[in-house]
Amino acid sequence: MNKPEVVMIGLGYIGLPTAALIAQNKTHVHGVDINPKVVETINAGKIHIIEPELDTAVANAVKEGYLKASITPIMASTYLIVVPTPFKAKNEPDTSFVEAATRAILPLLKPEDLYIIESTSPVGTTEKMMHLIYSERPELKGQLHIAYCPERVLPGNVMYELVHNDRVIGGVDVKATEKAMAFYQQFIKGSLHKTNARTAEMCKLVENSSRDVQIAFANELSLICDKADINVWELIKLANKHPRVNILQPGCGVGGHCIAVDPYFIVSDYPMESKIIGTAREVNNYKSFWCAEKVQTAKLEFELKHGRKPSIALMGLAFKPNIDDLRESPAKYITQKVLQNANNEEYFIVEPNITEHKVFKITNYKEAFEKADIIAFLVAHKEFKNLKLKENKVVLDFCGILNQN
Ligand code: SAJ
Repeated sequence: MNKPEVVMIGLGYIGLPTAALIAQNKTHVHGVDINPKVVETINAGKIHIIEPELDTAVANAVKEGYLKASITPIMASTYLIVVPTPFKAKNEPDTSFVEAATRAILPLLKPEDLYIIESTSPVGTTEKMMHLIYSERPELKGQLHIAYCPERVLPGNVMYELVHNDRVIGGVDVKATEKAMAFYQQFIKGSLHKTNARTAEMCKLVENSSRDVQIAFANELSLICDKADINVWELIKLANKHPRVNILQPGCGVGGHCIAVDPYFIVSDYPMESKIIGTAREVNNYKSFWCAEKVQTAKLEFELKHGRKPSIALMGLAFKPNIDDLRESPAKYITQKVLQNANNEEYFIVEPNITEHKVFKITNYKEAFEKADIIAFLVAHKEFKNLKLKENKVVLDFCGILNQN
């Protein structure tokens, strides 16, 4: 392989599309992932995740020789850290993957190299990694360009948003910011906004917290409307006719590896100040619990009315519509909770975007819909929109699929 200009550490939902995009720009990318299966799949020109247009981008990049994957990094001039930052018990952020990735490239670093973290990180992480690098490689002090640039892409629309979204870029000093700006300018059409590393880190956390708070408002409305016997979907549509109101949609909770996680990075560091952010997390988590309780109640009511156990279809496992990603999924949580209370009822677990699951037996959505007495719509997948409802079914619509235009 030609000498890589970029080493990308982490070939997941963000790292792989970014690697493919950079490679499309005829820049040699050496992608690194700890999972040998992922490495093998990518080197065969294939992908291990579902994301529109990613398959052709990776296939072309590998075929043309601009993208190669490996389990170990090699020397380059730019290093991108795009690894997960989950949270530990007590909702504290876990930056151990960022640290491990940094340690993996430590011996390879040389003067003038660009080191960028894209992983969502608690404020101060970039400076912390800088201190780590310079304490292990003191001869490089002040000679590297260290910056933070959060990704902002929406799963399902990654290939478009990677190119067209604006980016916020913050270096640990002005020169690092400029170097990182020049790097992203090569393949991003959106505007690039300069700041410092701490502000860029906080900006990412605030974007997702803001959305979480707004969704919590919609979810809270759904609980109020359920008691008040008001159709929340109609209510929101009407309220949004006001020129300065824009309420989001309630659902069965907030999932994914970003919005359901990132607000905790603020709450854990600033617990006294982040009241609304913390409460929004509680409201959105409670909404999932509430949905599971609703299914339980529907089961008991059915049995009382019909004198037999119902069969139940749980429609959707993914964390949002039309993707195969089950991480932090409220639908999965509800399914687990409902199954914990199972008492000889028949269950159909549905997820049109996956064929098998190690815990759940997956049933075809049409078959489940035909056979079940109680249908609980957990995720508004496109497949479900054309199902013709029948009067003899009990329908629990947690994601507004029946109210979409
Ligand atoms: N959801 C609702 N109601 C809504 C909108 C979303 O209940 O009106 C739920 C979804 O069903 C899902 C969760 O919220 O469970 C999150 O979905 P999402 O589509 O809002 O966001 P993500 O997690 O797929 O992507 C977010 C995006 N952030 C923002 O919109 C501020 C994306 O731009 C980020 O790049 C991504 O997080 C990330 O990686 O941080």
